[in-house]
Amino acid sequence: MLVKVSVKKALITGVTGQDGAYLLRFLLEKGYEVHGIRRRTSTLSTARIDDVYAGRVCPQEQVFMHYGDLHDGVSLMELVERIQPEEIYHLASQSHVQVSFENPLATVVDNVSGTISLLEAARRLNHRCRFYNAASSEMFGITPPPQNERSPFHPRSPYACSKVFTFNQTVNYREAYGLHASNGILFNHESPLRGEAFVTRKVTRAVGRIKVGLQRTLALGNLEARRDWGYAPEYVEAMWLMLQQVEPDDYVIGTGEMHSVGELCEMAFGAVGLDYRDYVVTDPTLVRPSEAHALCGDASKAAATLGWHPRTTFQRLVEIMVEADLELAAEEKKLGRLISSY
Ligand code: G4F
Repeated sequence: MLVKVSVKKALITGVTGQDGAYLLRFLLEKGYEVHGIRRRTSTLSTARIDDVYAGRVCPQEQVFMHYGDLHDGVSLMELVERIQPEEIYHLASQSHVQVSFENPLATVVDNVSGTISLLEAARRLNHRCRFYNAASSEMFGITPPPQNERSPFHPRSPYACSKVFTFNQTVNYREAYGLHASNGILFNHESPLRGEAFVTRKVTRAVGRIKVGLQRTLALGNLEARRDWGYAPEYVEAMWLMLQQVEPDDYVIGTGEMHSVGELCEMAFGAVGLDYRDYVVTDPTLVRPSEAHALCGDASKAAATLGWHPRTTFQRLVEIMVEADLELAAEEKKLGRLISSY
């Protein structure tokens, strides 16, 4: 007699982004049936998950993709109702801080309305669904480091303001309705899958291209800003751990180590034997109107409760990214054209 084993179902918004791609693989390895929501765009946006999607990583009946948009609450709610996931990981957002100064309304509307729609949808599943909200270290803004769950928020961008709203809304659904809803306050987390507009990847892409002779200089904004940069695959594990706890809660996830953008450049260029001062120029148009100057996560609560610890050092992270982007640059040189990555 065939016994049908019931598998857990998870829904990921933002599945085509860096974190979505790592979380998708992580959950598939754990045996989940995974549903991903992606936005319809005229150019393909699935490069990070094409191997999964094409059935190379897992059986095709274990992964399902749906079209959805953060401002289309009706379809988001309809999707959740249809899929009936046990876990929702809400990762999608307009996540670029500088862009949020240029498009403040779109950033806030998308980030806020998507979160409310999904919380509402989760609530209607009557406690059968747990909810993860991707909050952000940007919420701390100019609160001095190290920052932990008790540090006050002082957001410094439309993006950060929108994340403070989603954080509070998630707490409110927990308190008002008893929803198992948790906030992950993740500090910067990077990898070769990071989008090229974020500073780590912008630097490592430039290092690769400069090394093989495809680029001459790199324009950056504020070199003094300091961040706590960790390795993204480890951070998606923390998201999952939060939803496995008996009680929902909010957790800071970071390495506890802080480096400046200048130090990042020094290390990345140094990894291929170059001095960044020969290549990096500063461009005032890349400096933000207001900045979170120094962010460094104290993740001791996550260590004590979730058993989560960062494993990859900043130096190793930079090496991983430089190695990957050197390979990509060598490929570009061979092809005689630039490859648009993510
Ligand atoms: O790489 P960034 O753009 O990341 P940022 O602003 O810290 O935010 C990222 O991490 C947050 C925490 O996880 C997320 F919530 C958010 O969605 C995003 O993923 O910039 C890092 C620092 C900033 O201080 C910025 O001013 O690098 C500085 N910077 C200097 N020159 C630059 C540049 N940033 C970018 N993107 N591009 C530059 O040319």
